[in-house]
Formats: sequence, structure tokens, C-alpha cells
Amino acid sequence: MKKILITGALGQIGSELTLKLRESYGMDNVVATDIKAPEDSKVVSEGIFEKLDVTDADRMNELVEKYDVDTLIHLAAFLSAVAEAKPKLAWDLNMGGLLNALEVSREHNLKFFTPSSIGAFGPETPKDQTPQVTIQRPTTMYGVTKVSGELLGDYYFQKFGVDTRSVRFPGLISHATLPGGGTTDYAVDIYYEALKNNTYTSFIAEGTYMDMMYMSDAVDLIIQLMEAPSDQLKNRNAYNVSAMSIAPEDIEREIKKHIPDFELTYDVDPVRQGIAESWPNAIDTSAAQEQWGFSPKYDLEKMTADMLEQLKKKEL
Ligand code: AKB
Repeated sequence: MKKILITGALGQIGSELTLKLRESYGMDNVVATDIKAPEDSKVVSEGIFEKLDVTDADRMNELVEKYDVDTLIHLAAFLSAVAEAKPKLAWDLNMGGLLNALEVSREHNLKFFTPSSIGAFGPETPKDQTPQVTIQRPTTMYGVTKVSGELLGDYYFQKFGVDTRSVRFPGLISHATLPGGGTTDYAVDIYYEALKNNTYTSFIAEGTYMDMMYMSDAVDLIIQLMEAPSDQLKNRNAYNVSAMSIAPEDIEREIKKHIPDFELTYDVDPVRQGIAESWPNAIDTSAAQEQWGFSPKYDLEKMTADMLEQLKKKEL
């Protein structure tokens, strides 16, 4: 990767990935883009930043040519709960943006990354040790766009030789940027509320297991996968990745080690609970480990300690 363009750079993954890429590859070699441009963000104020609506193919092409880009990291997309509330808009953004990004990668021979998700699985998928290759019949619009995206990744690789790479991200937990409208967001909110109010009401029910990962591992793995030799990668659609499989009460137990009077209550949201129940409990990540050395550093204990420490430094 020499000259990288990121879409959705102000989103949950983008805002941390952009800073890390600028640090590793140089300020002038990372072009951050997003549909909005808030001046109070480092992503906008400290490096190259351009406004881009990913449904505008001409503008995307113009920026790729202007900066002589060789790698495209396409992050702009709606998350699961928002996509479920606005399915038509989600199809237009998630698929329209992805197709434009793949086309520009084909035309300019770019290395390409876009995230898939555990949302690409559905109720018929084996719930535990979910295999790398298995049944994918999601029951959400988010999942439909993610499976379609995975198929497009395979197609553009096989048909046009585009160097497509992807992972099925679990819920991502970060102290820097809040997620926007996902099913796993409870696992981020819980830390903020624990510090602010000593209490949190979870919209996901007790006993609901989902895969999760700390954002610093997510950012590192994107770079690791993008730097892996092309001939080592057999799964061009997306790799299973996860660092932990947890339920709300597991986070509660861990937070209590730091905040003993923390209290967790439940007020379950049927829509997000339904989505969570259609996803796996714990996916098998062995293909990612074997093919490109995936190895997350943070488990629940380490992540909780760091989240609370970092959030204490912020004005919540
Ligand atoms: C969501 O909850 O929508 C995302 C995801 C798992 O893809 N965090």
C-alpha cells in the first residue's frame, strides 16, 4: 500500500484506521473521505481530507485519479439496526457505494478492502464454531447487503483480477468513536454508562452471545490482511475474525472488577434482539489465523481495563 483512499473515514472504524494509516504510511499518503466534514475532527483537520458521497461514481473516480491512489479501503455503509429501519436506503448506499468502489478498483487496478460482518450469517447458520464456509441466509437487509458484497468480492477477483480482501467483523468496541446504529452497540454504551451513572440498561437480553473485538485489534488486522502476500489468500469474499464471544452479563462481571457497585438491568429491544438471535454465538477464525496470521491481542479482561482507563480521560 502506497497511496490509500478511505471512504467513510469519519465512521467508527474509519476515524481510528485513518490516524493509524497516516502514522504508518505518511500523512501525504492517506486520503480520508466522508460525506460530511466536521472541522473538529482530526481526520478532517490534520491530513488530506475530501468530501465524497460514495454513490457518486464520477467523484470517486476523480479523487482516485487526483491522488494517484493504489489502495481503496471502502468503509462507508449503514450498520444493521439502521439498515433494518431503512432497508431501501441501505441497499442503495451499501450496494451502490460498494459497486462504485469495486468498479473504480477494476479500472485503476487498486488493491481493495471492504468489511463484511457476522451479520452475513443467518438463523440457519451453525451457531457455534461457525465455519469459514457455511450456510449464509441472513434475515436482515444488512445481512443481505453483506452476503451480496462477499459474492461481489469473489466475482471481481475471479473475473477481473481485482485484489479484493475482506473480513467478517464482529461487534467492534472503541473508546474513540461511537458506533452508529448497530446491534452490538450495547457493548460500547455499557462502558460509557458505567462510568457516568454506575448503571446500564441493556437492549440485548441476558444470555445472548455474540462475537466482539477491540478496535485496536480491528485496525491492526486490516493492515495485516492488506499487507499479506496475495497468493496466501484463498478466501476472497471475507474471513471470519473475532476476539471473544460474550453476553451482556460477561461485560457486567468484568466492569464490576473496576466499579464494584455497577448495576446492569435489561429493557430488551425486540428488533435488535431478533437480529442478534439470527447471528452466530461464536465463529471459527482458523482460516484467518492460518492464511495470514490473524491473532488479536485483547480479550474481555484486557479490553475492559483499557476501555475504562481511556474513557476516564475523556469528558463524558
Ligand atoms: C452491527 O451491529 O451492525 C455491526 C456488525 C456486527 O456488523 N457492529
